[in-house]
Parts: sequence; C-alpha cells; structure tokens
Amino acid sequence: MTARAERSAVAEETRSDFAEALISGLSAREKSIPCRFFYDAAGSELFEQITRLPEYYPTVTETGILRARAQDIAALATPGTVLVEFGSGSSTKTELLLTAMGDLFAYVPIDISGAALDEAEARISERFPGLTVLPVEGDFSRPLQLPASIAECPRLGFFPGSTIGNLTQSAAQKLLANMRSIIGKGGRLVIGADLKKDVRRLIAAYNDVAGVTAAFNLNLLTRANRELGADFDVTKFAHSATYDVRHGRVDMHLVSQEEQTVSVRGHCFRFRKGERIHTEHSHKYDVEGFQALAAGAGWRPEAVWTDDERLFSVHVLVAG
Ligand code: SAH
Ligand code: AVI
Repeated sequence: MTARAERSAVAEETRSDFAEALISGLSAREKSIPCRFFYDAAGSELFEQITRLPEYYPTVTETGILRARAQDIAALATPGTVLVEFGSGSSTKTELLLTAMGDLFAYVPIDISGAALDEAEARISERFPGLTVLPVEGDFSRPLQLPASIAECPRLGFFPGSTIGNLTQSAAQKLLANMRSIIGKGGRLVIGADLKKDVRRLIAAYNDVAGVTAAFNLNLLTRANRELGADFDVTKFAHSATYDVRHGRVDMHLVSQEEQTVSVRGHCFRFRKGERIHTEHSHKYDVEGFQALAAGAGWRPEAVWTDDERLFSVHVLVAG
C-alpha cells in the first residue's frame, strides 16, 4: 500500500471509530464522547494554544523538569536505541531530549492525530538531519504495528504531558502493561504525571479566561458535524470543568443550554436543558499513587523528579 493509500485508510478507520463511539456514547444514560476524538487538525492546534495559556501550568512545568534532567534521560538511551514516544503531538518536549542524546537508531512518534505527526516529523527532521524519524499514526490503546526496522533495537519509552491521566485507572494500567511489552524487559519509560493540588488552580487550568479550553472542548461537536454530518448547534452547548475529589480528577463536560434534538447518521438524540456530555477525565496523582499504578502493570520505579512547587512529576520506570 502506498503511504497516501495507507493514510486515507487510517482516516477512514478513525471516522468509523468516531461514528461508532459517538452513537454509542450519546445512546447511554450518561452521555459521553471519548477524549481521543479531540485531536483532529483543529483540536491539535487548539491544544498547542492551551499549552501557552498562563493558567495551564502542566506544559511549562514539565518542560522545566525535562530541561533540568535532559542529561539524566539522555544517559538512558545508549547508542542504537529507539526513542518511542506515545501521544507525541508537536514533539516539542522531545527536542530537549534529542538535543542531549547521542546517536539513536530512530525516533518513533506515535499519535492519533495525523496533522500533528506531519508537522512534528517535518520540524524534527529539519532540526535533527541525521535522525531517522518513523511516525506511527494510530490509537495507542489498541494493538499497534511498529516499523519492522526497529524489531531488534533496544527501546526507551517517552510519554509526557500527563496524557496517562486522561485514561481511567483501569485503562491506564492496561496501557502501561502494553507499553511494557513494547519497550521490553529491562527497558525504561519516562512518563509525566500531573500532581494533586489546590482545586482552584486545577479549575483555572481547565477553564481559562480566554476560552481556549472551551473551544477545544466544543471542537468535538464541530468535528462531528464536519466528519459525520451531525447537526449539533455548537452555540447551544457550553464548556464545563469540575473537580471530582473522590476520583482525584478534573472532568470536562459539554452542557446543553436548552432542550434540543441532535441527529447523527440517522440516529436522534434528545437533550434536556442542563444535560451533560462527558468529554474528558484528567486524573491527578500523588507520587506514591502513580508508582502503585505503574507497579500493577509491571513497572518498577527508578527515579522521580518534581518541580519546586510540586505541581508535576516525571517518573523513570523500569520494565520488570
Ligand atoms: N505529548 C505532547 C502532547 C500531549 S496532548 C505534550 O506533552 O505536550 C495528547 C496527545 O496525545 C495529542 O497529540 C493526541 O493526539 C494524542 N492522543 C490522545 N489520545 C490518543 C490515543 N488514544 N492514541 C494515540 N494518541 C493519542
Ligand atoms: C493531553 N492532556 C493531558 C490534557 C490534560 O490536561 O488533561 C488535555 C487537556 N484538556 C484540557 N486542557 C488540556
């Protein structure tokens, strides 16, 4: 299959996955849409804008930790290693590591967003001309076909951004177990996890004054209209972000502003005024809680670094 044909097959698969998930999510008593559908081209761009918001502390904080620890992380990648990144997005943080690292066999960014992967591949290839970049477009929570050329190489995993927090604890553990088999026994994973903190700080980060997170959330409906021919009136839904103390997570919803009916591919969905669609969990961990989660998936903690304010943690885990 040519690269172009492969690309359009992936796009078609994503579209039917979206249709199926949307119809089943809106048919449930408590409506929901899985957060992996945030990341079409517009969603990936909105996420980049979020990372630059004054309220959104995770990106700047994790970047500071990675910058301070770049040499320690680089030492984990002996010559000939493959750097495998999960949910790589713009690969901006990766640049810090690549600058510090010696000769890698290849860099393998994995992301569901083809648009983000294309941009990142072009920029990384330009900035690191000797580096082989092998992008993989797909859903990291499903079986993934990694390039055959890296089959025999040692691997270092990188999963920044606290994207692990967007999964429920059981899904997170399953993903960590899959990553363990991808990285291989004795291999390492460098993974970012957002820490529990003052609730006001959390809510501000997910409900910014400029309304960028609201636009990111509402883009799900715009995407459904464009890709699936749904007829959401985006002006009749509002963004909401709340903190669930029991589960230690921020929850995002889209709230119907009035009673309304929406159709998606011949299916009709009624909304009461105030009825919510759940769109994202963002779990916050403490260091011990995260290490226990990782241990349940066969990872042994080797190091953990935090910033001075203890807002964010970066863990080095070893596959047992
Ligand atoms: N790693 C970057 C981006 C984080 S945003 C950073 O730290 O800033 C989350 C990224 O994960 C997005 O690029 C999104 O497209 C990707 N992503 C989300 N769910 C995914 C899934 N199920 N499979 C693959 N990639 C996913
Ligand atoms: C990618 N992920 C870790 C982000 C988060 O903070 O949960 C996504 C996001 N949602 C709203 N703002 C940012």
